[in-house]
Amino acid sequence: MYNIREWRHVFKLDPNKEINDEQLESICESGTDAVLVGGTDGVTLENTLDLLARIRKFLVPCVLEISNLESITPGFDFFFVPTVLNSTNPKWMIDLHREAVKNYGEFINWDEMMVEGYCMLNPDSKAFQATESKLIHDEDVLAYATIAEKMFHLPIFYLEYSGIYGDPALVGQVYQKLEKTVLFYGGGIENADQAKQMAERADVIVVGNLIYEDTNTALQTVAAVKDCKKLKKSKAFN
Ligand code: 1GP
Repeated sequence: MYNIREWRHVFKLDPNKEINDEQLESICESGTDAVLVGGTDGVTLENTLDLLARIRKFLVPCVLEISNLESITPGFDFFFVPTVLNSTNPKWMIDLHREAVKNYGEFINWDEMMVEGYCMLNPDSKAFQATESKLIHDEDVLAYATIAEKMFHLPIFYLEYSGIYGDPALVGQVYQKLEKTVLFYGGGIENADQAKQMAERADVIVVGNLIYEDTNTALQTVAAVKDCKKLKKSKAFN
């Protein structure tokens, strides 16, 4: 079993996007801690299984981040289940989860499943719009982080800026709030410096789009993160 507390860097691959074998090999063999498979639209059982089979040629841990009920399949090392904390529609917080447990509950290995408390922070992103999320203030983000950890005991809190680079100061504040819950940061990382800046403030950084836009630069984010230390946590923030 892998320990996500030791992870620092993951690549997120979208089953609905093209990636050639050479690119995929370089991503899987990059030294990243895991490959997450997930996307917002066009994710089907077929393209998920296709990508899974291609990733499985390599040893890298492979996680299905569940996008919809149709594309759930066994064969991954882990299953990450998003719950969108700032959605206005309970569908994205709890209703899809109820349907999944009703339909597939007996097949779920709970040791392989982790819930991610998502905060959607880029209103222009497909993910924000598809999940009917609402705009929130920084204080709300900090409150959601505390709710995720202290009330719901979620293993993962995910700051999702998908498509834009986030606010390092806010990410740092959230990081200071959390004691046990692992902080994932994702959004707009376009180079090694940005990867390092967020990796100083989050436990795990997620690199997505850059894989498809500039694979070589995406690969450089792995080394940038491995060499970087997280900022010290101060009790004063809690
Ligand atoms: C998307 O958080 C990830 O779910 C990564 O974001 O695609 O902007 O890198 P980018």
